Amino acid sequence: MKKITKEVNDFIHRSLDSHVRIAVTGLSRAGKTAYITSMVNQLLHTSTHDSLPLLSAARDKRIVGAKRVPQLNMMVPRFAYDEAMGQIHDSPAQWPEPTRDVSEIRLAIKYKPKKRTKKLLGSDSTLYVDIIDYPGEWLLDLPLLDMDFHTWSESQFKALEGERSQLAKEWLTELDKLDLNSSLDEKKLEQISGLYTEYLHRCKDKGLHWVQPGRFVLPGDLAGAPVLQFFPCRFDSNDKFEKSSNIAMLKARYQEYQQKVVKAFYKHHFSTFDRQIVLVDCLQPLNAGYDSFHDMRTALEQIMHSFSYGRSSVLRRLFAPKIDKVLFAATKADHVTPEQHPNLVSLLQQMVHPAWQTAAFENIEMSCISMASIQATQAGFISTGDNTVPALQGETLTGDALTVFPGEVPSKLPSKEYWQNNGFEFTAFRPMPGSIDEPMKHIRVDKALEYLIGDKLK
Ligand SMILES: Nc1nc2c(ncn2[C@@H]2O[C@H](COP(=O)(O)OP(=O)(O)OP(=O)(O)O)[C@@H](O)[C@H]2O)c(=O)[nH]1
Ligand SMILES: [Mg+2]
Repeated sequence: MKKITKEVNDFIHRSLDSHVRIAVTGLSRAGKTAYITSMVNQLLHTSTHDSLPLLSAARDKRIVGAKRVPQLNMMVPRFAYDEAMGQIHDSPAQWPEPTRDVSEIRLAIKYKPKKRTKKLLGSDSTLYVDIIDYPGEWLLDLPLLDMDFHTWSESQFKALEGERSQLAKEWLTELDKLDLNSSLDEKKLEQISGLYTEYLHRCKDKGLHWVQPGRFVLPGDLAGAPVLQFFPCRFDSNDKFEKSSNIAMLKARYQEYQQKVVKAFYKHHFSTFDRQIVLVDCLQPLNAGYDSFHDMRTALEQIMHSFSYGRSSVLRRLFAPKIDKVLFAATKADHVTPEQHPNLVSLLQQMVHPAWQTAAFENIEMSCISMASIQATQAGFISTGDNTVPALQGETLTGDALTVFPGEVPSKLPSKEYWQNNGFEFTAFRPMPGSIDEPMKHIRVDKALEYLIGDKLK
């Protein structure tokens, strides 16, 4: 009898457990790794600290505790949380390394349910949260799944109209010399794809984000493989080419890249999400210039088409989850003084407008916030004669103590002339020193959590 009761109890408990997969979306350097590290850090500390007042389950003291548990996918490395914490608490403090590969983490959050149905069935429930981390560059490849070689080539040449044509000069010169229909010359294709890759690197150096294929700039273990040796070409989609020609090989490599690299990445990591947080560093394009802002906007819009949005019945969600809530977050808000945060949100709204429209079509819930995952500055005021002005205090990456008013964030995208006359210069700071036993200081990570998982902890 006892055994049966235990089994029934276990069954009830398992059926009370729920699970959520969060898509942490962001271009390279947007702040994904910092956000995941902070989110895990904050949740691991909820039972002992009150660092998440805006997460209602934490504020109501309904979170019993959280811990890391083995992830479901055994084929990918575990998210390097301990390594990131080690770097942040190093002396001097450092930021986690740029991400070079995919990794995953699963958290179990035990909580006291508020819903009467759950309460009646048992005392505690568990919410499992799955998150993956990956290099932002790889995200840029998802739109390639919907484009054949010709369409993709056209989109790349179209983008050459602005400052990119200068950056692409060497690649274009060599491309013009290549006879697409002559017999395959592997050496030549390798050389030209090298020049194309250099062009993509130059775009990144200029603060542009939309670089495709993303793996070309961060190849990982595919470095030097022929599947990364292709480039856009000018040709007519009705043209007929020899089977053993250069263009036939370029097309074949593109298709192989789509199937073996992009599709595999999408299938294993991006096809099933419930919630999405889109992280955007709006300050970087303000530093870099007008083109960078628009480039980032286009890249974000393209990426949003790769996710599936919408509301579906509970049963359907079990088999084919769709994103039903999206949060756009302007990261690194600690780079500006707090009274500038509303402007930062307004700038973010302008930045993500096309992406917002893509998701809004499905009538799902969306919101915009500003946030700092790992606070690097302390906000305060400084006196200048009779005036007090808001200021930030922190340590620069070279270790100098700095007190600054970093300037005003425009609430709307400024015109081109603005950069010629003023420009922006937001300084990078080291993470603030803190104890490894305390949760890291943050700005509104709890608000983000409330939005993403608050309802799942009811
Ligand atoms: N001040 C401040 N800087 C931040 C914060 N989050 C990220 N940064 C800065 O932004 C950089 C990039 O953050 P990451 O979290 O590594 O960005 P990512 O999106 O994982 O980038 P990839 O791995 O390259 O795709 C960090 O090295 C920091 O310099 C924050 O909350 N505050
Ligand atoms: Mg990263």
